[in-house]
Amino acid sequence: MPAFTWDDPLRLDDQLVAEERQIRDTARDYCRASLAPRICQAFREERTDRAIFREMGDLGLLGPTISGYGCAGVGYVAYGLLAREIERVDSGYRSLFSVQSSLVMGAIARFGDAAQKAAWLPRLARGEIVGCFGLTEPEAGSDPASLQTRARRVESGYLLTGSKTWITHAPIADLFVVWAWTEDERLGGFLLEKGWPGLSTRPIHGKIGLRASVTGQIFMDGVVVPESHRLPLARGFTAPFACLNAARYGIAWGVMGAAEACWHAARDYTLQRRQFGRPLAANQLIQKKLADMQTEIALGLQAALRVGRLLEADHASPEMVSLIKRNNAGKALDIARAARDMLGGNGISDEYPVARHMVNLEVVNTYEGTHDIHALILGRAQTGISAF
Ligand code: TGC
Ligand code: FAD
Repeated sequence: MPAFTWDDPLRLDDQLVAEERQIRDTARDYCRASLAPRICQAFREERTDRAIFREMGDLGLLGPTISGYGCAGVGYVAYGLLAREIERVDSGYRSLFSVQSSLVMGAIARFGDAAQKAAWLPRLARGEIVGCFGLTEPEAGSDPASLQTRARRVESGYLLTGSKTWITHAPIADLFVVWAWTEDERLGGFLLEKGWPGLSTRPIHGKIGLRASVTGQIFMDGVVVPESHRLPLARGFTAPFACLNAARYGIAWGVMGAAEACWHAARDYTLQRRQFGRPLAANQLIQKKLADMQTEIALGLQAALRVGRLLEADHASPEMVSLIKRNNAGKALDIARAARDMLGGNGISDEYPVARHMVNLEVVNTYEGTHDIHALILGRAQTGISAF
């Protein structure tokens, strides 16, 4: 009889190549030894530790799918495995990894010229500098086409005016990838540097979730951006969306890591905690919840693996990414809520990770396209009718 491994029920491990397992194990060791001990305090104090960028850079974790420029040049499955290990500790740390790797380095690698790649990618890969990605605005969230930031042509380049909100890393960023309408009514991508006249940021405090990931606003009051800092291949919305496809794909893996952390915590707790003279885990209601968690995680990981292999073969569509981002983030949130309940009063304490994962996953269900926006993308694809 083939063996059944409760924590790898569909034998995901067997479907990975040796290099992928090795990358996963390196990341797991780092996350356990270096990230896990910090997260509780960082979350309490709403603190983003810049040293983490350096540490991830030293391990070659940043921009891992990019070839050259000091990046690892690994496949999309390896990238997903990294996201899963990091988010097993905290979604905020995975945000750090996603924004730096897919949204900032990805934008430059895909849409930048040779000089921009040479200037920025190695430093971003080492974690020496921090990047952010400014698409969302106060009046343009799910509908980024309504953004109001404008890039006006001037002799020395472009004059950028507008504001961005809810931008991960904005208050600590050295490099800002900013999306703005140009005078030909197309969307352009611009690289702004910290300290430029007219460019300022403000942190957004008081977040309930993702507290170890700094978020802020960006203000551009006539910032002069030289031509050398426009991404030449970014013309239209396909550019930011291409970056988002990669980040959303990583989220689909990452949230499964957070869900696994909650599932394992619930299993451990209910095996140890005794009520009515026996372990909680001896009750049918508890075992059903554990079985549901195991099933959804196993299926979510298989779906992420499938899309990862298709991405590697260049056969993945954005709708596939919407399907797994939406499903896995939603299922992870359900799992975190159930785990929180199974830990009873202790589930509320930050000595256990489940409540922190739960509030983080509320955010993950909203950013990079809300749960419902991804439903509308899938609805449009099957009916041919846009409900936006
Ligand atoms: P629509 O007409 O569908 O598309 C406009 C143009 O864009 C192209 N396109 C895509 N290209 C590549 N990948 C995709 N996923 C694409 N989706 C669309 C499309 O082909 C078209 O190209 P062209 O050449 O024909 O002009 O645009 P729409 O205005 O109808 O809107 C579509 C909608 C609602 C799906 C889109 O606006 C959307 O996805 N909204 C959600 C916004 C969002 O995800 N924002 C994320 C901000 S970044 C963030 O949250 C980072 S969190 C960071 C962290 O991890 O901490
Ligand atoms: P809205 O678009 O106002 O949506 C509100 C609600 O209405 C949602 O439930 C939505 O699903 C629903 N809704 C909207 N339109 C429709 C419709 N047509 N039909 C049905 N329902 C609809 N953005 C960046 O650019 N860069 C970042 O780095 C970044 N980081 C973030 C970090 C955090 C912690 C957070 C919270 C957000 C971040 N965002 C970032 C912004 C994020 O992408 C947006 O919050 C998200 O796209 C949703 O936009 P919104 O908040 O304006 O909500």
